[in-house]
Amino acid sequence: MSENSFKSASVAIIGRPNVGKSTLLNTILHHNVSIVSRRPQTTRHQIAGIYNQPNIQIVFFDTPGFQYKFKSKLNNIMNRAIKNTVPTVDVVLLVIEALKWDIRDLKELERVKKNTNVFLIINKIDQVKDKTVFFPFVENIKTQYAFSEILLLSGIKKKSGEALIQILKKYLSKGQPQYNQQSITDRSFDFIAAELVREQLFVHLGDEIPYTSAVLIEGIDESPKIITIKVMILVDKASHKGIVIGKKGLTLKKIISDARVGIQKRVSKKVFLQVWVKEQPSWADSTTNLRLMGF
Ligand SMILES: Nc1nc2c(ncn2[C@@H]2O[C@H](COP(=O)(O)OP(=O)(O)OP(=O)(O)O)[C@@H](O)[C@H]2O)c(=O)[nH]1
Ligand SMILES: [Mg+2]
Repeated sequence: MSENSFKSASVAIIGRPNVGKSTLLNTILHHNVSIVSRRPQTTRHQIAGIYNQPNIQIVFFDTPGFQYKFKSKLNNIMNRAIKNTVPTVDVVLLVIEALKWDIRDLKELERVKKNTNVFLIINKIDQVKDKTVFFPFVENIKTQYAFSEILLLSGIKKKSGEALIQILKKYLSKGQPQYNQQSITDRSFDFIAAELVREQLFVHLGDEIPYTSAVLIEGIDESPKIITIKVMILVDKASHKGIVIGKKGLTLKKIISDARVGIQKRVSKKVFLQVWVKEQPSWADSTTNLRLMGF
């Protein structure tokens, strides 16, 4: 393959919380690089997911959903991630849920550079039985913004991911790979391990705790056959510590064992998690903690 034939693009995936941005990225890559939950505001970091083919590299940036409600340092950093990414990419995918167009989303496109292509992804179309309703819906949106493409998708379906890649291929330009062509993400093993633990907080805990807690990797010890990961779960109230641990430690046990399954898929050695839960009020406003978490 001559170097000249290599093509690439960078693509930001943006949209309100819970519209399915991370799911779409995972479907495209056939790997879970970004955690998903049924609740809004799951993604906290910008995460690059890298699609590689012999002469193609498309770098997708999954972003936290736009949110205006909470004002901690963490939330400001999350909003900044979207604002900083949008002006630097070749293509922006604005994801919305089927039939939930909100003209306020166009505000997020104000920072798009002139030559950036913006696709509107109307996602979760599997949830709408009568597909004829999409025709007037799309016609109305067309009058409001000059999207390069308007696509109807279901991000949980493999064929939607493949269709999106086929269309994106029309928007690639000549260029060199930005990342190693064997990588599927820019994030380290530590980061992914912490995220997989955090994903289980969404699964096993009630409404508030996943939003007011965080996960830090304190260290990783490797022996020839075992990887021991030391994990700290930070909560911001003493009462939350007891809830995370649960009666007879059962909730924490489930969190650990389910997170371990996800982490185990990424390594060939046996994974062992040592987990502590610590109360640390206002960790979301501590610059030191946020740095340790990769912000
Ligand atoms: N029915 C259906 N559900 C979907 C689809 N895509 C995503 N979901 C579900 O929607 C929920 C949210 O998905 P995420 O991928 O975490 O959404 P997100 O936009 O990344 O959310 P934030 O990170 O919170 O901004 C999860 O329960 C997904 O399983 C889809 O195409 N169809
Ligand atoms: Mg997400």
